[in-house]
Parts: sequence; C-alpha cells; structure tokens
Amino acid sequence: PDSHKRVPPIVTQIIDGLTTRKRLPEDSNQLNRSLPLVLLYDDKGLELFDRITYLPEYYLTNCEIEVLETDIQEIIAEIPDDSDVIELGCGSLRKTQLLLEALDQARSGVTYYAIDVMPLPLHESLGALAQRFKNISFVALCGTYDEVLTHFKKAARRKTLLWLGSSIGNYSTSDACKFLSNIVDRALVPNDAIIIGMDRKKDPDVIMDAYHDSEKVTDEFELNALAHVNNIIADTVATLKGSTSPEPSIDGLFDVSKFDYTGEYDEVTGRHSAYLRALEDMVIRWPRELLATVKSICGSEDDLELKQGELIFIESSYKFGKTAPEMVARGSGLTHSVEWTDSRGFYTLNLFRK
Ligand code: AVI
Repeated sequence: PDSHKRVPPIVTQIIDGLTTRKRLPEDSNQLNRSLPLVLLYDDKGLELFDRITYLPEYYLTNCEIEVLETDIQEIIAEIPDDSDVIELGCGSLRKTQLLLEALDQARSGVTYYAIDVMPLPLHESLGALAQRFKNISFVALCGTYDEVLTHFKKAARRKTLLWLGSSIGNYSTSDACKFLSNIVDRALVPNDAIIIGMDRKKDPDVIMDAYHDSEKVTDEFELNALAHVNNIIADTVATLKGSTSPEPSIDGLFDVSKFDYTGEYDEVTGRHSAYLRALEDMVIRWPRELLATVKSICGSEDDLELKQGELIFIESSYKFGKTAPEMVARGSGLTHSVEWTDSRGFYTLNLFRK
C-alpha cells in the first residue's frame, strides 16, 4: 500500500504530466498533457543533441561560435586573472574551447569549473581539455546547480558564470528569472558576472527549419523521450518487484512507433513548442506496481487513453526580443552590461553583473 513512497520523483512527474492536462505558459486556451524536459537528456538524447548542433539548419551553435570568435578579446577583457569561470551544463565543450584558448593565452590563475548533472560526458571532455591548456586549472563538478553553487559564494575569487547555447530559452521568462535569482543569491557577490547565450526572434521559417531539420535528427531527439520514459518505468517496476534486472515482458508504457514529432512557432511569444503526437487512438495500461502511485496522483487508476492526433508537450524553445536581456536583468537582480551579436543579428551573448 505504501509502495508509491519508493517511486522516484521523475516517475511521479511523468504520471502527473500524462494524467493532467495543463496550460502552457502564456497560452490562454491550450491544455496539454506533458512530459518533463529532462527526459530529452539520457545518453542517447545527449548524443542526438550533439548531432543537432552540427546540422546546417540548427544555426544557434554556429552563431554562438561566430560571436565567440569575433568578440573574444572583448569577452575575455571582462574576465580577470586569478578568477573562476563556471559553466552551467557543459555538454560537448566545443564552444567553450574558444573561450578557454583565449584565456589560456592572455590570463593566469584562471580555474574553469564545469557543472553538469551527467558525470560521464563531463569527465571525458574535460580530461582532453586539461591536457591542452597549461595555464588553466580544470574542475568537474557533478550535481544539481543547487547542490554545487552554494560552495562558490564563500570563495574570495571573482566569478564569471557561463550559461550558453540558449538553454535559457527552454524556460519561460518568469521561470528563467526564478532560476537566475536563485543563482544570484546563492553563488554571486557584487560585481560577479554571468554570460548568457540568447537566441533572437527572427524569420519564423528559419526557426521552423532549425527545429524540423531535413535529416529528422530533431524528430529522433524528441521521440527518444518516450523511449527514456519506457526505460525509467521498466526499471522502476523491476525495483518495486525486487528483481535485479527489468523483466523482458515489461517494456514501459509507450509503443514509440505510434508517435511522431510536431512543433509550432508563435511569433508573438517567440516560443517554439515541441510535442509528441499520437498517430492513432491508444489505451495505455499502467503497470500493476504503479497503480497505487497513479491513484494517489490523479485520484483514479484508469488507463491512459490517447486519441489520434493528441499532443504531449515536451519542450519550449523561446526566442527573445531586443528588450529581453533588460527584462531578464530586472527579474533576477542583475544589470545588463554588454551584448555581443553575430553578423546576421540572429543570436546574442549577454554579459550581466550582480
Ligand atoms: C538545449 N536547447 C537550448 C535546445 C533548443 O534549441 O531548445 C534543445 C533542442 N531542441 C530541439 N533542438 C534542439
């Protein structure tokens, strides 16, 4: 009867998102089932996202690299000797290398901290970099930002946080401000800096192409969230049953082949929304071991019924207007001090100070 107590939080979030239809931020009428964004980033998802960053249509990465290449001297002028550079969510480090190369030549005593929730990619990529740069010390910190960042407030050294890749766009502006305020309070002292990559609003066709590439890597990336759900559910059921490896008879919740990926861009809010769409009517039965949890979350043990065409919301990717950096600054206790842009004005790097 109390088995739901042993159910991991991600499973309760999955059940809650699938059983209740919620309003998207800034959307007055659309109610959707949803899945948590983190489901996009298992090992397979990280690999697919890395492939996305090399696609010709996914201009964000190339624009960020262009800004880093063009304005690198101005950028590193903001980062003093003997200071800490702390990157939130480091992924493949392809872009960070540009910054590190310049710092390695022009500065002494800089320590680069990479913070990520995923231990493996973090150590692999950092090890190689640490070999190359002789004037920079490297530290990999694995954990949530909350766990890790508090440690920095006490340090006497100046700090520059990096939040690149327009990851801020995966949050609504109010959630981004909450996230940043928390970081500002926990980790920064006056004059510390944070550099944030922000993708700009632009021709909707360019944005739609970036999220609907011709090789369909994005489709694979978004649909992989369903396979990830299946793995999590199968593992949880196996654990609840007390067996060591998931039974082959339990393959999770979804038949992934019965879904496709669809997305839409709204020019007014600047939001690209990604959804997983049911290709036919389906009835999804909850595993017996999870029924108590399902009931405690939504009040019934009913099967999950999806109608053909029904959408499960998975990801927002916001694009920002010209005044957005000021709004972000105001909402999170920072001042916006510099903006660097690529030649097409597609993408900006923004320096904020506490
Ligand atoms: C990680 N994040 C900023 C990417 C984005 O553009 O929202 C993830 C992504 N989703 C689809 N393509 C890339």
